[in-house]
Amino acid sequence: MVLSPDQAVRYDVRNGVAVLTIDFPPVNALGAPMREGMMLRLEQAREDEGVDAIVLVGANDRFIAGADIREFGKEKVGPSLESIQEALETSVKPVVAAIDGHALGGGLETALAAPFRVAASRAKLGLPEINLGLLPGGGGTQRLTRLIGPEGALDLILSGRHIAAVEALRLGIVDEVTDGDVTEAAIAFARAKAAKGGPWPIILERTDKVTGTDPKIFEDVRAKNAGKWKGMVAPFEIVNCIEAACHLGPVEGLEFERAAFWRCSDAPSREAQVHLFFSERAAAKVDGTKGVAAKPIRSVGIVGAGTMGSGIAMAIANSGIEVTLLDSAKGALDAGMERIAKNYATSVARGSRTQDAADKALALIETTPDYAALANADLVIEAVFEDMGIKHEVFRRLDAVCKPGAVLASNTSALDIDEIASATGRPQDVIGLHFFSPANVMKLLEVVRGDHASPETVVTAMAFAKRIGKQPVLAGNCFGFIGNRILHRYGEEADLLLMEGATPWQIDGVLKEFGFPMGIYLMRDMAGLDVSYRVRRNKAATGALNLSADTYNPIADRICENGDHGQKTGEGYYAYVGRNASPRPQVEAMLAEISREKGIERKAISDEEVLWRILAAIVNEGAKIVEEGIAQRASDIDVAYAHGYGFPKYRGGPMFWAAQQGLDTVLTKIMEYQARYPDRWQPSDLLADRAATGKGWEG
Ligand code: 3H9
Repeated sequence: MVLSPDQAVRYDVRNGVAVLTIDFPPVNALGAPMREGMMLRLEQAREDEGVDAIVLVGANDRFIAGADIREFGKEKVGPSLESIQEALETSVKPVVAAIDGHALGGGLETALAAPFRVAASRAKLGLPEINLGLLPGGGGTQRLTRLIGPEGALDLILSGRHIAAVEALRLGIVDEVTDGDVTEAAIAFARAKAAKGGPWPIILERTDKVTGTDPKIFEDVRAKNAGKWKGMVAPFEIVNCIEAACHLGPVEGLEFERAAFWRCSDAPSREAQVHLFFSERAAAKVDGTKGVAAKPIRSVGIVGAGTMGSGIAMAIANSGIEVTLLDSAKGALDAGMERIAKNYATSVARGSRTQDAADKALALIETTPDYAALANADLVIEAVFEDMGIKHEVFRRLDAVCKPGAVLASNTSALDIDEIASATGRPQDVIGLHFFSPANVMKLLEVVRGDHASPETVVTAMAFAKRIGKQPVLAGNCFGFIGNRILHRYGEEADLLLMEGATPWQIDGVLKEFGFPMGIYLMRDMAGLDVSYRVRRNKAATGALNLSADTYNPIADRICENGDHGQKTGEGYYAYVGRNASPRPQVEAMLAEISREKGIERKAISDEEVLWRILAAIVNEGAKIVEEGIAQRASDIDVAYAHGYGFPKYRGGPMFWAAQQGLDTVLTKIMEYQARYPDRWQPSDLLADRAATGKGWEG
């Protein structure tokens, strides 16, 4: 629906105060009609003789979610945010921003141009532009720094975090917080200010929080984060802008910020991160389920109090949902609760959680050894050992005690969800919820849909994931689902590169240079080599893996058979002193021996080939996953890899990366590899089709 400016911002007068209500669904973003409406209504309020003050509020309990991201990269029409801010800043009548819901990005920047701000206690405020590869370009770096000082501004803008109204009050970002109706509170506030008379405060004119700032704080922040920010543009520009706010005048400061904003906007990372923003929202949607309602989830049972089960319990309790943690071994239950309490104590000590919030979350977790205690749970998540026999036993018991319609979920990362569901008489209620470790931290949640899961079960699982702050991605039932299936494939390719002449540290270095937080071999060492060793032995026993195939690299097996299990035993692919890893010459010697045994002449492999073969393996497998209907869309692969597998967010995900290279270029590379390794490389039909149309993944 296209809204006219006077619909996008409504006008009414209450008790001598003009109330400007922004109503621009879905989130009151600063789109062109809304900006026009604001200008129109500010002018109307200025001219209205019956009005002494102005309140700016958002309809449906939402303030403003920021600039309209859909307008990025398009030609701007209508008035600028700057002209609205100027009208707010120079208004003869006092203006109060009444903040409920979210005041984010350009939304908070609008409020900062008003002389006063009143917030509902449940409101959230923030400048999250960094997550889109941008900086707050509506004066945010200049006004926030002048309002709360450079340290506070660095923290808020670089983290992009959404802060609660009480924290905003403590920092001085808002003037008042109310538990009641925010519009009424803002009207009363505005009337009191109008009665007292101006002049009204202008943040840009303040210098008290920036005078005498030590330049070292900026140097320190740049030095501390240089590694983490490698390849990114926005974080460095943000630090420069905040520094500029400390020594430039308001006009020069705003100009400095504007130029920096455009540099970020023109960088490829902006397009990549905006792609990820919309892909995240798309990933939460299930095709073909329009009108299917999610069941309410008020209480959750968890079976298994190990590391995974206790992490899941925390993730859920943190969202205010009751949890019953079950383990039949009393020792495991006690250890699980101890782990949970210790984790909360660490977050309180680190300052990332208040004692009160930790106490409230802990109080929501009950323990039990008895399945009968799960009788009323709306959802039960099994997190026991990855063994089909044990899973069957758990699901049989759940089937016997759980109420009809309860969702029964398995946290399996590899097992067949249909086979798990077959242990119950209600496969329509069974689903996979694949959390990533540590479950209370990692954002990705793979929702695995078996053949029999009802649309209601799927929709409920997706809504539940969002409710507990996770990023859901829907996957079909296959070995490794989306994430681990791709990981397995690119691991194979990396192992092949090792036999041809590369080293683990070369491959890890290339991946790190590309932007992954760590390479695959460091990751394997961290996870422990013994678990995957056992999995491979089991697969070999069933014939699913041929240990003597030409392309099979036994390096991991040999390291493990030496008694080296990775970081936990001090040696794996690397040698460890604490967490510091260094290359092991023994591993290089083992690789030389393996290459000899396989009749492969080792040679130097360029970093470029290493990168291309690994990324092409990811993309080709990703395309097969979409082609088979395991993922709903190519962008879901991007979301899964950015949130669960360390793919650099500023590159938008592997499928986006491939589209940027040109799908035909990626296909040509894959065909080149196919000619060399026909049994390893078969180009995906979908990739071949999309490369031919030249229209990207969506065809
Ligand atoms: C900025 O402000 C730059 C300035 O500094 C410079 C100015 C010069 N625009 O997330 P949801 C859509 S940069 C357009 O599922 P929730 C979203 O795509 C901006 N559309 O809801 C979805 O559409 P659909 C800084 C937007 O309740 C629908 O709204 N601001 C925007 O879970 C619902 O979204 C941000 O980065 C937007 N700004 O969460 C805030 N935002 O239904 C970005 C959302 O078709 N937004 N949509 O899929 C958010 O963080 C969340 O959306 C919010 C609501 C917390 C507000």
